Amino acid sequence: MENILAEIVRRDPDQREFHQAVFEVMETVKLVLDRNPEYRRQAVIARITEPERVIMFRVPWMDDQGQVHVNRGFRVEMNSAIGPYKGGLRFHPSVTLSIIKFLAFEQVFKNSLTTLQMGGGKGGSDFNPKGRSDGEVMRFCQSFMAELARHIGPNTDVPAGDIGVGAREVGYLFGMYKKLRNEFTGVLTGKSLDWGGSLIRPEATGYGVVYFASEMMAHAGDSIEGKTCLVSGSGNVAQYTTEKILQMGGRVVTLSDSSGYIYDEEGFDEEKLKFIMHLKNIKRGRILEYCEEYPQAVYAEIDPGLDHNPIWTHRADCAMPSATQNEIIEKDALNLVNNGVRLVCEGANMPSTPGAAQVFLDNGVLYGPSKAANAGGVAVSGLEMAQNSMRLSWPREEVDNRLKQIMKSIHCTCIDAAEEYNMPANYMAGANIAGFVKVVNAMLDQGLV
Ligand code: NDP
Ligand code: 2IT
Repeated sequence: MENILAEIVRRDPDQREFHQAVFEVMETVKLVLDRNPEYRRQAVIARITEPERVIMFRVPWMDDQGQVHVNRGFRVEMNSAIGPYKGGLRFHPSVTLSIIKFLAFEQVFKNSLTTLQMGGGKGGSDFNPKGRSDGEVMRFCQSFMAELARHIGPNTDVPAGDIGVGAREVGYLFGMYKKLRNEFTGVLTGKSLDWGGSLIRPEATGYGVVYFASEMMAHAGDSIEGKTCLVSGSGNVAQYTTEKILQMGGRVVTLSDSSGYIYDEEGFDEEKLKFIMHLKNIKRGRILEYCEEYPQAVYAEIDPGLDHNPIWTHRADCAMPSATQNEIIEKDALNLVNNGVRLVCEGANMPSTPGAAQVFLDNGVLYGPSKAANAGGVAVSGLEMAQNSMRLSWPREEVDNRLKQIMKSIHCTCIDAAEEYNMPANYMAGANIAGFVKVVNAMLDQGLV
């Protein structure tokens, strides 16, 4: 194992996020290899950490002033042992091959946990949609899809949204795919309702996080009701996490964006959340503007030079990080523990550094890792694919019930796998082991391909 990990670092020394994701999984699946010597002979670690295919391409586009820009596009097709590649697209200036590979790697295990037949992939670009007009975003999406279209398909690889990619971008991407292929198929998920989208898909990741958190609480003899929660981010995942916490009788007191965060001691309510959704989704404004409407709330800038993130210094029972990777470092985790946090359930992908995750485990915090806790989004994407194949749409309640069932089942799977390997209530170990075993067995069934 040590040799394989060293080889991964040697081959791609600058892919820090990818190394981080791989090391975390390998730490726990060592035990599985010890029980299954055949896995070593079959070199399953080397196979599962090497993408089946990496696609990188030039994305040229023209801004409203006639200036040409060139961005880089990515699609990492990580593993198709249990189904077509499935995973979102991220448009953000921080996107690199390392980021997309870590996300694709995580997606393999997450999708395996959903109970549905989906392999893992991820893509995106270092394009920054912030401040760009609809026309600029459309031209960028069309150029991106002009290349991506040849690599994807409803039975091959099905992208969706992630940071910077929502309904607007999925619309432009789908339109270009349809024109190029002359085909109306479920090649993307997260579509609008009128042309093949699923009810509950916009809500699914956030709702799923809270369904998972509430399963974890119930397992420990408690509930979300009456609990004070810190939520970070203010995008798709943060918004619907907040909505579901409120519906379950909890209180949310923080939200953030990449510039700063708001703290509203009274907690958000339905009306305030509506304001935030309009601010972020329609006006595409900044979270700071919340304080102009609700002056009792305080805004603080997030200073990148600071050795901790101040959003995690407030007294609370639960934390649902929902912005981005590595937003909780070890010091933040200690702050959370010292301020009474009992549950951390991850909406973002890999928001806790390995040191932070260890602090949670050492201090008996109920820790729901992203690949289990935020799997509701891709799970409902899987349900969208199923509805598209049947050319039917299920009612809201049916999709929501299926989502609840899936989150319950992921919870049980994690608990059972953790117990089987003598790490009771360690959801991180449970998610890694259960996700891994299913994919590896499928790979072995299908031979050396
Ligand atoms: P959105 O683009 O809707 O929102 C992203 C939010 O996170 C914004 O508030 C954004 O602030 C903030 N953010 C982004 N990058 C950074 C950064 N580098 N530092 C601080 N804040 C940042 O994305 P989503 O809500 O869809 O995604 C949030 C997280 O959830 C990501 O980790 C994503 O991978 C994960 N996720 C998403 C799923 C989905 O279905 N959408 C499914 C599963 C996981 P700003 O406006 O300033 O950019
Ligand atoms: O990280 C994720 O699981 C997503 N961004 C959703 C992927 C999807 O295919 O719906």
